[in-house]
Amino acid sequence: MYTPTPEDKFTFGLWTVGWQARDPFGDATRAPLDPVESVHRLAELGAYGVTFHDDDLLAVEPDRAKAIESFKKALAETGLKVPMATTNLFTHPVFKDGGFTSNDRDVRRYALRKVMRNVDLAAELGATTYVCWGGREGAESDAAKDVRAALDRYKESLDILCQYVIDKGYDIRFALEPKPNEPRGDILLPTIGHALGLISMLEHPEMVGLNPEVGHEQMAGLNYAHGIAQALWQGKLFHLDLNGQHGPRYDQDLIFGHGDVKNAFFLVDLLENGGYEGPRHFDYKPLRTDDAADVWVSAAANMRTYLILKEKSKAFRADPEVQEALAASRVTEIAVPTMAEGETVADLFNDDFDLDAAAERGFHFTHLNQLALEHLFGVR
Ligand code: GLT
Ligand code: MN
Ligand code: MN
Ligand code: MN
Repeated sequence: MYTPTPEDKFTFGLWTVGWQARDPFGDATRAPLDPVESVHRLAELGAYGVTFHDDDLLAVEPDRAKAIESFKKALAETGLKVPMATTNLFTHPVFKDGGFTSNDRDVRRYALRKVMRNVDLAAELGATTYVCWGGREGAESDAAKDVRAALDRYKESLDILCQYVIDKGYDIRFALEPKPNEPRGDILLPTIGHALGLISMLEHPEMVGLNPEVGHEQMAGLNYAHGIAQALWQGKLFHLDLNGQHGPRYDQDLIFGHGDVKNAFFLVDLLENGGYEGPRHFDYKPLRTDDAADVWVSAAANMRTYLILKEKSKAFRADPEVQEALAASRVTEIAVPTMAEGETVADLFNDDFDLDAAAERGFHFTHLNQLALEHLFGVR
């Protein structure tokens, strides 16, 4: 029980376990990690796959061809898949004002070339999702960025990349990852809603969806499970980044469930029952205080926590008292259309409606919420 297998579809970014724990105030506390070792370790722990930035592959081997060759060999030896890949458009100083939306046109053209080069590798490795996290697309001063023109350039870049994928015949869709701030003071596409809005303006909106991250929505003070529900509803949940966060503060990238555990519970409940079939992808950072061996304890903790919450969700749904409470709270009634088929507006006026009685009826949500918590606490 709670032992992950590839069927669970757990995936990890190479940059997660490989994070050397450099932060704005301190140097690295861990040595660079060979992606080959990460692939083997994650496979031993029961993961399904790995994801990567172009630059992650070069952690210990600067020669790109050689690095790709040993990465491919490790994948073949372990059977790990690469469902997603992405580009690093944030570390190099050239991206200090962004990639797709840098005020510097030469930089924007270089950014596009950098993405295309890695899209080729992503396609070769069988990835079907290509993430774009625009961490540097933003500003610290409102005078510094013409936001409307920057959105024109964001759209232009995504249109060019979609056309590139079409022309090459790749089976790849793009997934935008929103974040409100950090490393920029204000980042463009700060939330799920903003990103959905931009997608509707693209040449190929069907090729672009979302990769929402738990912590990023919570940094904006938002309910991640609600955001994921809307992304699912709009057919835009192409991929997701699971981790933990304690409210609006710096991006913590904690282990999944080690932040807002209640929202994590309702998220797993939604993913398991809401028709999401994609990878359960972890984008977390092993604590800076953890040593090289602890890194693998933290990787395992993400998967185990997910499986525990999945079990809790099952028990919650199967509990007869919960089913009664759901009915008493009329949770299922929201699925009934407000007007029946064939009804006209005139029918609305024929309701035998007792205003006072309806106003008096309670919804009993407290009891339902307490039952959920008691399942989570493990006392039911
Ligand atoms: C970076 C960021 C993550 C993104 C990664 C994809 S890179 O680590 O903090 O949230 O998902 O580019
Ligand atoms: Mn086209
Ligand atoms: Mn992320
Ligand atoms: Mn994050």
